[in-house]
Amino acid sequence: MSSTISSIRALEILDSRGNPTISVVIELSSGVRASAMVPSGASTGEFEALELRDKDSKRYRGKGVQKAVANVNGVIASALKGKGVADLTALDNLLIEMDGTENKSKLGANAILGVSLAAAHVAAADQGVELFKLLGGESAVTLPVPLVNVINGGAHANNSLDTQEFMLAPHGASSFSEAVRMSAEVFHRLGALLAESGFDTAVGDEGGYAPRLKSTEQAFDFLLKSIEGAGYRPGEDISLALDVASSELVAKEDGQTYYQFVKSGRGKLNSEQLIELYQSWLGKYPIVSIEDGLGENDWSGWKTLTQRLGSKIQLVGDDLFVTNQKFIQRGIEEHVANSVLIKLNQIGSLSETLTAIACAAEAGYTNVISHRSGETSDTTIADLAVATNAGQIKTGSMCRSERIAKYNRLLWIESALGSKAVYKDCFKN
Ligand code: 2PG
Ligand code: MG
Repeated sequence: MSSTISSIRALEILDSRGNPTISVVIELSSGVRASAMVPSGASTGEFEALELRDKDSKRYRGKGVQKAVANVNGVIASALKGKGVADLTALDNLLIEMDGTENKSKLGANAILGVSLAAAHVAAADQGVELFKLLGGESAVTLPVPLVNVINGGAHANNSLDTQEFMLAPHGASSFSEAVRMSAEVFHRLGALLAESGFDTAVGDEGGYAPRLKSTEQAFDFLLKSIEGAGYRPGEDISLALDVASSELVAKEDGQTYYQFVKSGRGKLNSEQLIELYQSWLGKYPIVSIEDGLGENDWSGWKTLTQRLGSKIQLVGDDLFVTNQKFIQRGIEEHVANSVLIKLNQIGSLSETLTAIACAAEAGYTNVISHRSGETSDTTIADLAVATNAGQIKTGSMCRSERIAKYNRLLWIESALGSKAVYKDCFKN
């Protein structure tokens, strides 16, 4: 007889920013147990599933997750006890039905996702297979190109940069492990160059340096110098990717959408001017991908952005799509963006995440599997990237253990796959 759930237990733990999050352990009748931990964002999209927080100002500045923990230990545990874990979609559907709201606000997306992920891990452990194999089967062989966030700004760092993430895309590597080595070498070269020029080399939330640079362009110059200094060719071996996280910059004036570049002092730009700025960057720097180039509600701006740049570079929708099939479908129909950022906790369950990935892939959109700025040592996204042959992952810089945990997990997966492992240059023209 196949194993059934004998116990589910949640605990309030801390994420990489020292804020509470939820951890869930599931034990099966076979005695096998496994756990998962849920991440948390800072630059969150307006339409993300709801992360249930206690709002009790006496604990953790209102950020406690005791209510979500109680939901897991109470109603969820009672409903799932005795159920099998062979059909993960059926388990997720049960949780979604129990919640009954559009945005998982009753039980909390953090509570539901914790259980959904722990169930996947325990199912893999019970069958004695790796999670990526359980989810992807024998065809799960593609290691992702990592988008390595080596300079942090925006909501992730207390510095002068409005752009949230400056990433290396080591697409010219011949394997994932080589991509990691190249990125680590550039990361260290960048640190040395910044220090030589008198800049701070303390890091931001995702492990990238957070220097007080004068402008985005100065950040690009440092990146190009560090790629070359480490012995690589910008644009050939390693290109640049950005997350502008521009929903964070939106300001409304007379019903018009503007983007306020406050930290750098660049001032106020409208969608058209911002698109022109991106176009000018593309002429000067080897940029292959821009995420959230415009705000989550600026669909008409996004249309223009996609018409102008969509055939040249990857345009990733993060806040725009919030890993939700409904918004991705709209993007496909309206020819908006050409890539989807995939974050498990934006939608709040593993099966809905897999649906979002499949929906994007079917339409020819790329998928970038992503961490959150508040992370833990949980490595589920590494397995998810390989399971779905997504081709890209974004999981921070080459430091901070909660980021490195995902890279290390991928190195093990690559090693386990041996000669079957595939590393593809997804940015080759
Ligand atoms: C993003 C993410 C992850 P956050 O905007 O893409 O890098 O940030 O988790 O703060 O939303
Ligand atoms: Mg983003």
